[in-house]
Amino acid sequence: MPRIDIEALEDEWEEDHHLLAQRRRSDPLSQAARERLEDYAEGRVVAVDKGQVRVLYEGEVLPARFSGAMRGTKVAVGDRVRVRPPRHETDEARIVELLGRRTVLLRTADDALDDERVVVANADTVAVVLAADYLDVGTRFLDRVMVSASVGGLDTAVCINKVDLVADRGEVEQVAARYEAIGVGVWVTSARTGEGIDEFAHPLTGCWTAFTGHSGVGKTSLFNRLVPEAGREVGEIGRFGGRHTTVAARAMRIPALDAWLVDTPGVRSFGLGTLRPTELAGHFPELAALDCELDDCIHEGEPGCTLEGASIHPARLDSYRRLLAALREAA
Ligand SMILES: Nc1nc2c(ncn2[C@@H]2O[C@H](COP(=O)(O)OP(=O)(O)OP(=O)(O)O)[C@@H](O)[C@H]2O)c(=O)[nH]1
Ligand SMILES: [Mg+2]
Ligand SMILES: [Zn+2]
Repeated sequence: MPRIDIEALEDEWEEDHHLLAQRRRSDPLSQAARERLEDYAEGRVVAVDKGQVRVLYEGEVLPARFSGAMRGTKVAVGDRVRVRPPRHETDEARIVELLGRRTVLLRTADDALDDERVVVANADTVAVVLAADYLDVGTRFLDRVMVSASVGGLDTAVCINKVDLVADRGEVEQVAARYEAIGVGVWVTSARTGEGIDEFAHPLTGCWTAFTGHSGVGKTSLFNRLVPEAGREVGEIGRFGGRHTTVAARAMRIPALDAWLVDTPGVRSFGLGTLRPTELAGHFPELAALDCELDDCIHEGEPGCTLEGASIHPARLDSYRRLLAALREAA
């Protein structure tokens, strides 16, 4: 049997692909190059941890590296990629192309910086987890994520967790009503007692859902309730320095629900550095629905502004104004 020189083949392939990548910047790919790439099947990125990528490829999760021409590319959990499978036992799968994103959830470290990072790609929904005993900071965070989700084409769902910790549920109910009034689904859960978990599984069915929220609100605990076999590390106060327990995003399938869940590390802030101040109102559904005279009204007393007579929740309006000020300061 003739010996196939894998290395030589690889080099040839890398060169080829390098040319291809160069062409991509200028003119469309040649037919032959395109066909060559399209020979490779699609995979889905399911974990990214300090440059270590794992892809779901034909039902298997494989570690993968970038092909030479793709070096320096950043992928996120949920990304669709073309994969060249391993060619021999010690070979690793290679990512040869990053495919277009249908949706993207972006955040920046703070509003002034445009060091945007992709939290998740191609997810249908972002589930924002709030702790029932910290609803004030939680809802301000939620209002930010809702803007980013709207920009990136995702739906938002809200999960108010740790409800076992509050004796009086009045505030939980008020917050739920505030968001339901603007078309956002709210679920109330306790990952500790199991309350509300079955109900919360419904909106996840058939979708890719990414969890986000401050550190310690219980994202991973919920994840473990929903995907018991995941056995993800849950934070105990004081362990691991006490703060962020989950260090990398990871997608897991729930076969029973035909769903994918993405657990992500807790974040302190959800910056909107890539947004222009004038675009903000369009991503607050209740403001976008106003019928002001100016199409790009930012609702600061312009002639013909209808904000006065509208019933916008004061906390939402306050969030809008804070965000507007932050984006202006950064611009
Ligand atoms: N009382 C109560 N405690 C909870 C609940 N959910 C989670 N916890 C506890 O809260 C702490 C943090 O939970 P995690 O699931 O690690 O929180 P996380 O959001 O994944 O945190 P990061 O990974 O740091 O972002 C742990 O001690 C959990 O046991 C809940 O519903 N009720
Ligand atoms: Mg976690
Ligand atoms: Zn207006």
